[in-house]
Amino acid sequence: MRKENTMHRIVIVAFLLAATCVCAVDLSHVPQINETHEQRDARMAWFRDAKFGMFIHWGPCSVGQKEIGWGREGNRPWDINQHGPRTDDPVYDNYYRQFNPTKYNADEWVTFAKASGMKYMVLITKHHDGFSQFDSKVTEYDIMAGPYKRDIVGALAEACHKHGMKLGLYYSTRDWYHPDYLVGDNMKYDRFYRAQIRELLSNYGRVDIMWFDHVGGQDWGKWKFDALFAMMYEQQPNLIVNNRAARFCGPKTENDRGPTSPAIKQMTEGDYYTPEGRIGSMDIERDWESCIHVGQGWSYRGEDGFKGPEDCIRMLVSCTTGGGNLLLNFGPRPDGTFADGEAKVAVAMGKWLKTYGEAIYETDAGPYRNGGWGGSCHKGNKLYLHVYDWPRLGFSLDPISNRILSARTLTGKLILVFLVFTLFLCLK
Ligand code: FHN
Repeated sequence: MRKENTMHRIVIVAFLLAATCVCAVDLSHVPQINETHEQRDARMAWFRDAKFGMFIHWGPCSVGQKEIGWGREGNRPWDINQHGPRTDDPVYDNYYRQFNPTKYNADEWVTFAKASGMKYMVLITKHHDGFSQFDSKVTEYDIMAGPYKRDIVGALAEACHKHGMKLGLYYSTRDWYHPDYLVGDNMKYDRFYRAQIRELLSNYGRVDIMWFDHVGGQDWGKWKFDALFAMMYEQQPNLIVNNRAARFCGPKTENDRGPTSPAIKQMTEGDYYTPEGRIGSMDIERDWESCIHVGQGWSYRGEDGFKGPEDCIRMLVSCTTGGGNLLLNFGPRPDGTFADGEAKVAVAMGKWLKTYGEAIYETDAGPYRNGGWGGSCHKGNKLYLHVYDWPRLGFSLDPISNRILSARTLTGKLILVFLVFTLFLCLK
């Protein structure tokens, strides 16, 4: 008699254990999470050498020149403002019926970005407005539902692979359109978004960067980040992930749960941090990337209000001499072309990098702290000084221990007053 009960009890315990095991993903066999410094340096090497990428915020919102996501009038469940139960915005939510970018040519985009000196491109696949710019099997609210009916992400992935451009995919976990987003235990939405990430990381060949953008609420218990990261690295072993996969940004509740372990917290910090709308402070210990828009907003907002090429070149120099990357944002028109104001910036940066790229790509920041004067970086036995406005009476820097063998402008001739005076010193 008792034996039977014991068996029964053992079965129950076993089942419970199994159930629990199903929940927690054993991360010990996920190499990327347990990599050595050398392995991490190898995985991050291209990113550290690249310095300059193109961010692309684009979607049906461009039809109405509305700010992507934030231009939607509906509630923003569990977000920084307008928190409330999901509501529609019948105008914004139906822009996709008019979104038909017939002039979108991914090959031209990649060629344009390459000529502008960018080494990687990060495209919006889904923003907070919930619209998927790719052919997703787990939602009807995607690019196949509108007049265009071609996979925008697929086209860019193909073009990036063809032209040797590194590919990054932006995905917003925040989804103010999805009916299950942060409803109840959120498990239905959690399964949905992880299914979309799996589509993005398994249907388009090599993906180099996953660019997440915060999570609503403050409850770790509503998300399976361990399952997410294990799946991502399984699909893309060399993937680089930014620091926003589990960056919470919404209202607190007394039932909010924290990360189940320090390892999970560490893992979701990703590979680099992302100062937004500003140049990151000098940091040569941790990888970082500033994302800044050229136009009035992140998405297309009309034909004016663009930053000038000089400002953008200085931003790139400030990021490089500060130890980080610049992800410069472009918001294409609804037809898939770039506004003149954005094209002007890109072309000017490409021209400048043709001459001065040596003092940007594959350099390490320092030894001097960058600032309003400019900044410094080095590569091998060369030290590059980027001086923004060459002071009439010259200027001095603290001595360095190396012996200076020679000094000249990068273009070999002295440019008295020019935007960026690049001096490079041959060091002993
Ligand atoms: O809300 C978004 C915003 O629309 C844009 O995508 C930026 C890009 O980094 N991220 C969020 C604001 O932090």
